[in-house]
Amino acid sequence: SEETNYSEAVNYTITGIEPGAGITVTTEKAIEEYETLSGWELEQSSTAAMVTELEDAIKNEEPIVVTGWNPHWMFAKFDNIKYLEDPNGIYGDVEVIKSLARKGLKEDKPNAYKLIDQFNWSVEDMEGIMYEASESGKDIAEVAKQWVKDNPEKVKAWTEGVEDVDGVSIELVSTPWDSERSSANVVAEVLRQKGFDVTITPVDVAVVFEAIANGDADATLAAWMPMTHKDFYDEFKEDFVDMGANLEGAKIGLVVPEYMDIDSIEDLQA
Ligand code: PBE
Repeated sequence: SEETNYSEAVNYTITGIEPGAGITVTTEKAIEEYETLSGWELEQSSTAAMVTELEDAIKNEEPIVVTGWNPHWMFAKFDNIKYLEDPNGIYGDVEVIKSLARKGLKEDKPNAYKLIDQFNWSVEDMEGIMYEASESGKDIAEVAKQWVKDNPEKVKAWTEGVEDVDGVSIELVSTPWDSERSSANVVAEVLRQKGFDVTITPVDVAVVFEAIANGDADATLAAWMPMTHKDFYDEFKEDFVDMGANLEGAKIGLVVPEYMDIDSIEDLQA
């Protein structure tokens, strides 16, 4: 069948991203759970390499299966890609991105806590920054700074009741993807406007959770739940404060070009 051809054509390989990503862990689970993925391999490299391979495949109308997610500009840039259905629910349905604080932050730095707790935006906001940075070649930090200037209403809501401080230091830990570089840089800019001295430290997912749980960092805006970072979250959940979602409507899964005539992970062949 055609499905067999696709699976052979991609050499039973899913084109993945960095080894430390939540979606990498989740995809290893999917390979274990789906009979149709038995014998498949997840090729781990980098997000940039995955996007390049996807772009090349689309140019040549060749089949490819990648680990994909939203918010990301891949869905704006390539308007002909789709998620494969996931009837076993390994990747979940809808993800949210949560803010987590170290225990004691609320007492030690109440104004920073309040601002981070009030930070909340949309998939479109985040993707707008990511897409503009990727199209213009500008750094995310620069685009984020401009976004803060252009969105005074949102900034006003996040800073409501937040008093100015004089050089209180705040360390945000973040994962290295553009999505979290966007949120971290936006919130850092707003914190700086209120007088905070902000550091953003990019680390692996595991270290994000560990640093907050140990109190080595103050907060993160980068926890994808309920599926993407579940293992890390569960390991440390007694030792941090969950401040709730800062973004709703995120998603992860296996993504293919639309010209591949399949709909579901179950349409692949072992
Ligand atoms: N991602 C983007 C990350 C979180 C943000 C989906 C690639 C992951 O841990 O899988």
